[in-house]
Amino acid sequence: MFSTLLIAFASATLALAHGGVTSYTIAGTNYTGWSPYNSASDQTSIERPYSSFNPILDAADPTIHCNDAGTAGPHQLTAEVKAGSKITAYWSQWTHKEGPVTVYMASCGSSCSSVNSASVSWFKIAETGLVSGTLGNGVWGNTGVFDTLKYDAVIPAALADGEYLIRHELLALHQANTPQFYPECAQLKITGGGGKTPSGSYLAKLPGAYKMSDPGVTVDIYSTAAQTQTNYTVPGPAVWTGA
Ligand SMILES: *[C@@H]1O[C@H](CO)[C@@H](O)[C@H](O)[C@H]1NC(C)=O
Ligand SMILES: *[C@@H]1O[C@H](CO)[C@@H](O)[C@H](O)[C@H]1NC(C)=O
Ligand SMILES: [Cu+2]
Repeated sequence: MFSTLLIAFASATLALAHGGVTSYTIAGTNYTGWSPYNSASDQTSIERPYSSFNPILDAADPTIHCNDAGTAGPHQLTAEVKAGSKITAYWSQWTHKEGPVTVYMASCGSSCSSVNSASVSWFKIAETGLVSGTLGNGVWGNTGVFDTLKYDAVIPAALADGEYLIRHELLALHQANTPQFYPECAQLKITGGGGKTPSGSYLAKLPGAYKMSDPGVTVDIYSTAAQTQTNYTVPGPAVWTGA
């Protein structure tokens, strides 16, 4: 009994730190997100299921695409939205100020629900890395999420119609040389788009888009050099705007 309580307390404490996307607003409509600590079978959401608020610690982790095995939920929804719409992701909690925010999309073809997120090709639609200051003492994309618990992006107006996964990732750099990845995905059906798709140099697999040896992935923000260094390279391919 005592040890059961202790375990319950320990996992509640873990859940209190870290974070994950818990809802969205797209073109003014609110969408409930996935709740990793509630029963999966009862949930109806545009967000793909994910397992916990805990970080993924390896860029090559097989779950780094959508923070789980990659399949749709039992009652998976897809949000139908116009290309060019603003999408705001919300986090119910977030505890780290250092590191970049990135948003990726991936085409599923005609339907996402049968598609495993390990199999698709991702392109980046938004990123916020080091906004100002130094690696050691700067304002980051994650600082904004820490302060506001949200991140705004725009679905490229040029994008071709079809079903897509959208993936928000917070990369936390507060532990020296130990990156923490926090990715979550949702399903979108894009309409009213501009018919364009990103070319090969913008596309990457996950895992694969970045490696532990990338300069923006394994970083010691407490090193002497980091206290004066003002450049930071956000991992992954260049942002595709459709322009
Ligand atoms: C949508 O969610 C936002 C953020 O939680 C909230 O401020 C807003 O009132 C909600 N809008 C509606 C129509 O529920
Ligand atoms: C900053 O620039 C230096 C020199 O070009 C490079 O070696 C280093 O990897 C960069 N750091 C980051 C975090 O991008
Ligand atoms: Cu954390």
